[in-house]
Amino acid sequence: MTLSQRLEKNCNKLIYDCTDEELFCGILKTIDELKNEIKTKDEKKKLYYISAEFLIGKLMESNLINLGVYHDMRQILSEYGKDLSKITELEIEPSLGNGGLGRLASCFLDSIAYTGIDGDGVGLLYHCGLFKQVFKENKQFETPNLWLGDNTVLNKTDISYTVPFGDMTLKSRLYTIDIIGKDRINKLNLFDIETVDEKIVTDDIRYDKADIRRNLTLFLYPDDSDEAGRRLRLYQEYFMASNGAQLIIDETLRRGGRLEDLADYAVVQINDTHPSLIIPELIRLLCERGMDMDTSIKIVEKMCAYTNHTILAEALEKWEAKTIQDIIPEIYEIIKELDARKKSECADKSLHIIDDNSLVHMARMDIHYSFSVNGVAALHTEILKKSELNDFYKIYPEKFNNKTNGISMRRWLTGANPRLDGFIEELIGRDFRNDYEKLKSLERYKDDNRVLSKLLEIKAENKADLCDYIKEKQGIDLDPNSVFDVQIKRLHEYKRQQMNVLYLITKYLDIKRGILPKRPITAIFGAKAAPAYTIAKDIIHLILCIEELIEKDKAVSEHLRVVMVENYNVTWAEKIIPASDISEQISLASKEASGTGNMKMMLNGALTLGTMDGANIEISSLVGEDNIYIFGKSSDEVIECYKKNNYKPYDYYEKDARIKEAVDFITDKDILALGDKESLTRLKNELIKKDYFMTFPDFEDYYSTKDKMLSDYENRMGWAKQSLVNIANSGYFSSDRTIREYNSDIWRIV
Ligand code: 26Q
Repeated sequence: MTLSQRLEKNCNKLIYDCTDEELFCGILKTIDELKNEIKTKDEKKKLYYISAEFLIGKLMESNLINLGVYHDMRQILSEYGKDLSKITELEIEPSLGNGGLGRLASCFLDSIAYTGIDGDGVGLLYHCGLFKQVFKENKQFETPNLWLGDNTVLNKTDISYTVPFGDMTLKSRLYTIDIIGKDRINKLNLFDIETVDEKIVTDDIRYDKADIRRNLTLFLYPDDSDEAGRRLRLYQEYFMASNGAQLIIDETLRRGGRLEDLADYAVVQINDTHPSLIIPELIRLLCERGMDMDTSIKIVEKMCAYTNHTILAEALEKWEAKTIQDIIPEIYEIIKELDARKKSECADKSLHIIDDNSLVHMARMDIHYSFSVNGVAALHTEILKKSELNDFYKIYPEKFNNKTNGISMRRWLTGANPRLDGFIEELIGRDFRNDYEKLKSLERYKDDNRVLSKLLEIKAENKADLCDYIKEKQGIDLDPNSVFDVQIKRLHEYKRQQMNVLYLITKYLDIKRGILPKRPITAIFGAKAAPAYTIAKDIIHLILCIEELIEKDKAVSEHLRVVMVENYNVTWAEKIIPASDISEQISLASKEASGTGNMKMMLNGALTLGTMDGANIEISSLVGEDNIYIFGKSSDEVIECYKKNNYKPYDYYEKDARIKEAVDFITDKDILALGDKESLTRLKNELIKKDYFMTFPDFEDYYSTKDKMLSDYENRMGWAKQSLVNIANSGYFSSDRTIREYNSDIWRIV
């Protein structure tokens, strides 16, 4: 049966007569059928990628791509005047993640399945996931995102485990989502409890944080600014770890493995420290089944590998010993034992799992009891080895390794940017999809004006599409001929959205003075701030106030627009990234572990404006310094500056007229007329008095480098050439490459 006949049969109607909703159901059924034709082979050893987040995005399009029928499906539908993108748009985006770490986990699941590795994800089924962001009075508000509805991708299983807490036991229920590869189907295993009750949540996301039976799997990262929130988070983490561990043991036994050989059957990749309790939990379960403590520890050490995603000390997870003892007493005893063993071996206190203040350091437990510790970009791993985790590196040098992050090229090129994907195929054939390093051969078109013009044309079409989408979603009219300057990522001071805003204020003031940019600029932001992160919310407030100020000022808005998209998520990213000209990657050097948005925008032909941080460094060495715009202090300088502890933002504020003018404008009467005095004043004071992430010292360089970029943009062919070099060198960042490296160095699954 041809694909077209199959679709028609599954729609029960002529394609021509179907509504988009009917086609959506027909395509789902078709995917199911094609999926069932794939015979998945179990290997002896299996990978479990355990993570608190899986920011999977809509799945229909990537399922079609991985099944190899995406292009045909688009073609068939277009013959009947139907648009596949309009149909896939109908899917509701799952809300199971927050940012880079969760999106990385999802790109990894895609590549694990696609490259044919037997490996599943393990996580939690959050009913509301991350909050939905709503803007009112230029501020962020959080509302529950009840994304589950009558969900089309979740399968309920009859698998259920008992999870023992100190004060109660909870029964879980396993749901799965199929992760479709080329010739195998893996699973994303998501655990839930049946007593969870969405009705206890108010519209502004308040609920009884102590009512664990009813709230356990409601939210990702419940607000932990109070004790009840922190306790709930620990309940969640253990629930995830225990279910994961029970699943691993169960599946191993089902495959005919013996517990003594567990490490030959399962490898666990621990995605940051949120799932770390799987280490003591596996040990507990092995002991419960009659194994002695020494042997269980040896087995678990051989099974677990830990990925670190952050260097920010404040983001490293620590738990009060008494909280652990109270909520999961059996696990506490095991952690104490694990700690005692290391204390007897190492005098150095920085290596102790439980410190003198009775805080349990999760990363330290991971490093001691895993066989592999990896960072996520070259610089990040070096910093871990040289400074943050140097004490560990000295005793376990063999455990440390780097795995530079990657992105799913299928989602971020084929799915998000079919125009560019198709054009690349025209130029170099389709083989690059088996090995994205082959994109390199595009470089031979560096001086081919026809190719360069076509790249500009594709970008222009993507920008026009984004303008339509923003108009439809937010009612804003944008100029597709302006430069699209994009910063999309979680809101965090170290990522320095505030520095971008200071630049925009400077531009605004210049325009007011009659100094006009050669071409209009559209600054696009997408970011959610953690609900309890006050300064991050203040920064959003400032961005939205400036957006409104400019929107109301016709004389300025012809030259400069600021748009912050509401509820930034994967779906937004898929629209914005193909339309981006400038990719803002401006974190304070040494603070961004890797970044992955930088890779996505590079792949889509944007040029990076960035610091020497995270994977920007690898981008820079791949494309060469002529094809990237680097500014700011180096990580060594920054680390030195923190050591000396002598940075005084006030000095910059006083001495640099441009900085002073921009910072003062935060509380200018025109802004105060649109915003909240308390919030804006707090932000201004934070910058002048603290500026912990050192925006001022990098500001002048940022300003001039960005201006240089804008002037280079006017040389359209020159820009297109730089863009081509970026696309051609982005193949290294395919997550297929990253996964192959994880497999050959860490997992070793055939
Ligand atoms: C910390 C303490 C207590 C509870 C939660 C947390 C917490 C929650 C989420 C800590 C960190 C996160 C998320 C981290 C994250 O997304 N990191 C990003 O990971 C990407 C993938 O490796 C990198 O590209 C980014 O550089 C990194 O910021």
